[in-house]
Amino acid sequence: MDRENYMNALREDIVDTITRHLTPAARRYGYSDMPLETNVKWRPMVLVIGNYSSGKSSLINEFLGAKIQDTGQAPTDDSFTVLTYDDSVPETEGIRVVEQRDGKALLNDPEYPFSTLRKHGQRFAAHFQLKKINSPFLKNLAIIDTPGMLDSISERDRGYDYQEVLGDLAQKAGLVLVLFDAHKAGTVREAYKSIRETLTAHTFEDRIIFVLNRIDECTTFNDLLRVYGTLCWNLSQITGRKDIPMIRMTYSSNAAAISKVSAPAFLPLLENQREDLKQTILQTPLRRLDHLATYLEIHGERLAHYIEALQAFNLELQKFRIQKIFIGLLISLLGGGLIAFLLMTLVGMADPTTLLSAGGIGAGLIMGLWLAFPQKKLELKFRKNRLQDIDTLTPIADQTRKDSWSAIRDLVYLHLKENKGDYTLYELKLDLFDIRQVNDDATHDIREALGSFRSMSEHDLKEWRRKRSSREADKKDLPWQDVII
Ligand SMILES: Nc1nc2c(ncn2[C@@H]2O[C@H](COP(=O)(O)OP(=O)(O)OP(=O)(O)O)[C@@H](O)[C@H]2O)c(=O)[nH]1
Ligand SMILES: [Mg+2]
Repeated sequence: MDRENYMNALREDIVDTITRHLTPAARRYGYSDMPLETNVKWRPMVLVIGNYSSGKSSLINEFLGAKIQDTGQAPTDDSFTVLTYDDSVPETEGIRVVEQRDGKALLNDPEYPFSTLRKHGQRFAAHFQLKKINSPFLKNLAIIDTPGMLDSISERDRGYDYQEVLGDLAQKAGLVLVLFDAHKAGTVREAYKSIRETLTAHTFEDRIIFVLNRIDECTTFNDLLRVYGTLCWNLSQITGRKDIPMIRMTYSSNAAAISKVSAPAFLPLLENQREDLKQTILQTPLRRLDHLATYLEIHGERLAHYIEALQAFNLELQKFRIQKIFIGLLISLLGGGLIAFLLMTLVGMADPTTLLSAGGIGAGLIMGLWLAFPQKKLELKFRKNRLQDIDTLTPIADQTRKDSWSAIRDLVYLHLKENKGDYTLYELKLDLFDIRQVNDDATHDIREALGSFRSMSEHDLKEWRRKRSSREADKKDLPWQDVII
C-alpha cells in the first residue's frame, strides 16, 4: 500500500511540476498548443494490439478474472475499449463492468487524456468506449483492447485512420503488447511501423513487448520451435535489426480449455513465461514513472532551448532596432538643423525660438517618417535574413543540444516567421530561469527519489508516509520537495 502511495505521490508531483512550470510557458510561447501533461496525467496504460483473433481479448479477460470483452473466431471487436478500475462494487460480488461510457463522452472529458484523439472524427468516436471494472488487476493501470488488424483493403473501410489512432494511443501508453497468433505468425508490419514512427527510439525500446500467444495450439515442442523461429525471422524483417527483441510466450487457459485440443506436453514448462508477462504488466506503473521523469527532462530541455532561441532572436532584434532608431535620430536631428539653417540663410529668419521650434518640428516629422517606413523595412529585412541563418541562434555544443534543436527548430522558425506572441524580453528571461531551475533541481530530485524507491524497505516507506503527512500542512512551493525527504 505504501509502495503504491509513494508511486502515486511521485507521479502526482511530476505531473504537477509539468502543469505548473512547463505548460504555462509552453503555451504562452507557442511550444505546444495543448497542456504538456495531457498525455501523461492519467493512470498508466497498457495498449494491446495484434492481428484479429490473435487472442487479445481472451488474454485480457484472463488477467481481469472475468469475461469482460467479447471473444470469437471471426474478427470480433471493431472498437477500442479502455478498461479501467472502479471499486464501487466489491469484487466479492463478482468481477464485472460497473459503468460504461461512450467515445463521445470520453473524448470530451478533461479527466481523461484522450482529447487529442478527437481529430480522428465521428467514426472513431463511435468505435471508442470505456468500461469501468472492479477487477483488482486494474487497481494501478488501465488496459486498452483494440480491434484486430485486418488486411489493408478492409482497413480502408473503417472510416478513420486506424494506424494513426494506434500511434497516438501508443504515445500515451506505458507499455505496448504486440500479440502474434501462433497459428498465423503473420506479421503486424503496418501497426509496428506506425508505433515505431510515433515513439522515439529511446522510448520505443523499453515500451514494447512482443508476445507469441495461443501457444497451446502448437501440438509438439518442434511445432512451437518452428513457429517461434518464423516469428523471429518476421520480426527481424520488420524491425530491420539483427538482434531480435525478447518474445514472451503465453496462452489463455480459459480459451484453451474450450478449444478441446488436448494440451501439449511442453505447456507446463512455459507457465513461468505467463507469470512473467503478468508481472511485467503489473510493473507498468513503475516503468511509467521512469517514462514520466524522462518526459519531464526532455520537454524541460527542449522548452528551455526554445525560449533561449526566442530570447536570442529578440535580443538581436532589439539591438538592431536601437541601432537603427539611433541612426534615424541622427538623420532627423541633421534634418532639423538643416531646416533651421535654410530658414535662417534663405528666408532670413533670425528669432532663435522660432528657428528652434521649426527645426524641432522638422526633426520630429523626419523621425516619424523614419519609423513608419525605413525602420519597418529594415526590421523586416533583418528578420528575414536572421531566419535564414536560424541554426546559429543558440550554441549547439553537444549531442543533447543537437537533438533538442532538431526537435524544436521548425517550431522556432514558424513562431518567429509569423511574428507570433506578445511578450517582453524580461518575461522570457524570468520563464527561462524558472524552467532551468526545474531542469537542474526537480529532475535531479525526481531521479533520486525513483532510484531510492527501488531499494526502500517497508519501514522506509512507513517513515516516508509519516513525514509526508506531517509536511502536508506546510506544503512547499516546489512540488518535488514533498517527495524527497
Ligand atoms: N486454444 C486457444 N484459443 C484461443 C486462445 N486465445 C484466444 N483463443 C480463441 O481464439 C478466438 C479469438 O480470440 P479473441 O480473444 O476474440 O481474439 P482477439 O484478438 O480479441 O480478436 P479480435 O477482437 O477479433 O481482433 C476465440 O475463439 C478464442 O476462444 C488461446 O490462447 N488458445
Ligand atoms: Mg478482441
